[in-house]
Amino acid sequence: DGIMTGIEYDDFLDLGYDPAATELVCEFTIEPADGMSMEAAASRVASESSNGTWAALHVDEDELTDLGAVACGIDGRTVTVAYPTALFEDGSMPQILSCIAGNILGMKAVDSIRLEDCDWPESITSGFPGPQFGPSVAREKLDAGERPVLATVPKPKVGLSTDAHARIGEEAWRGGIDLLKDDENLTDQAFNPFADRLAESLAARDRAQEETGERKDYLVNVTAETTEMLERVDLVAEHGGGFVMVDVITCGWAAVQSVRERCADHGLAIHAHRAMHAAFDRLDHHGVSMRVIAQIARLCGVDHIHTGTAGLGKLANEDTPGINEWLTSDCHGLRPVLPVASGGLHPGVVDQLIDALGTDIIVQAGGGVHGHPDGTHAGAKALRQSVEASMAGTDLETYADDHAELATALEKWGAETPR
Ligand code: RUB
Ligand code: MG
Repeated sequence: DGIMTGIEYDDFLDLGYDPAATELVCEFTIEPADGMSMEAAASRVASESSNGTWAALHVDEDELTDLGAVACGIDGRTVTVAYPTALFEDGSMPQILSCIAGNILGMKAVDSIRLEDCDWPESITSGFPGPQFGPSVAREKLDAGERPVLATVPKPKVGLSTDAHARIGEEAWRGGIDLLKDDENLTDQAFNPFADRLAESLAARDRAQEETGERKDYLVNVTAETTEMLERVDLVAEHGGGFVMVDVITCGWAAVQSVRERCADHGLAIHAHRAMHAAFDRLDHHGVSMRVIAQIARLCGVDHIHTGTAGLGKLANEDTPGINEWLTSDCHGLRPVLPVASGGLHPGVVDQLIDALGTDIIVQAGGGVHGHPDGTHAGAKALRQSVEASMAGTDLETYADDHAELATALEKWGAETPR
């Protein structure tokens, strides 16, 4: 009724087709437009994301290379599409996404469509570097051993002076935190300029390392326009930092690829924050899943990425355990990524978090450290104590009997999940 597909719907549909190992296989959830069959919609998805369009074309067979994708599976609302590798430019994440997450997300042939999962062939992953370090940062750059790495972000997230920011960082490091992290809204504003913050925070880090005898480091937010960002990466290396933080979605994957290359020159690890992900992944029937965003980040070569808190924090999450499992599973020899749990965490939920996600994670808490009734230093100690208790298999309440900072945190927050 008023819907014109142009193409013969089965031009890009072959439900008996078995994808070759070299093909990129994508899984979509689709709601076809009114009056359109699942088969027709699936075929339009394969067509529009490869070499077709809404109209039937008249192309000389001799001039046409065979690059059509194939909708090869339909199971309820789930559609599987296989893409020949030759469709893609080697090593270009923007180009890949322009195909598999491009026009199809807005085309009228579907009411909604969500890219759920990708099965990446070696012919594509080989064009990408993957992480330099991944989970090994816990032992190569820090002294976390087998426990989760602990991070904190000073709050208020913006507005603190450079001095105050560095002082809070030092208190947190001295209390047992491994990594100080900038919040995503803090880059290079007048109240806390990047270069000053970098120098002062790393000086504070050095003092904290000296005092505690543990290696500490700073996830300084270099996010900016790409050329500026690369200069900031160089500056971090000059000042002896070991990590940079990049907000990977707001700055874009092409910029992340450039940062990865520059970080390799300096041996810097990349901490990926994911602000704006919920614009794509929050609705379960439309967009791009966090699982796929995490896959893209691994190919592009970040070392850590935020994947949520398995429902224990303040933000809505999809399947954190499943995403983390993918990030650490085999992917044609790419190094694994260390997942970050963050957003509304506090000492009272750390045992549940470790139960849900294991110990190969970064536990990141802002309010759950600096909101401690006795301040940042006590908050950091409480977080570290809750990790020690969980690692020892001791119940948090019992451990709190002779750990005052943890006791105060539990009194304040209990084991509740915040909003
Ligand atoms: C956490 C925070 C971060 C979250 C984002 O602060 O500011 O931006 O990491 O969430 P707090 P996610 O610990 O005070 O909640 O990790 O889900 O991307
Ligand atoms: Mg934040």
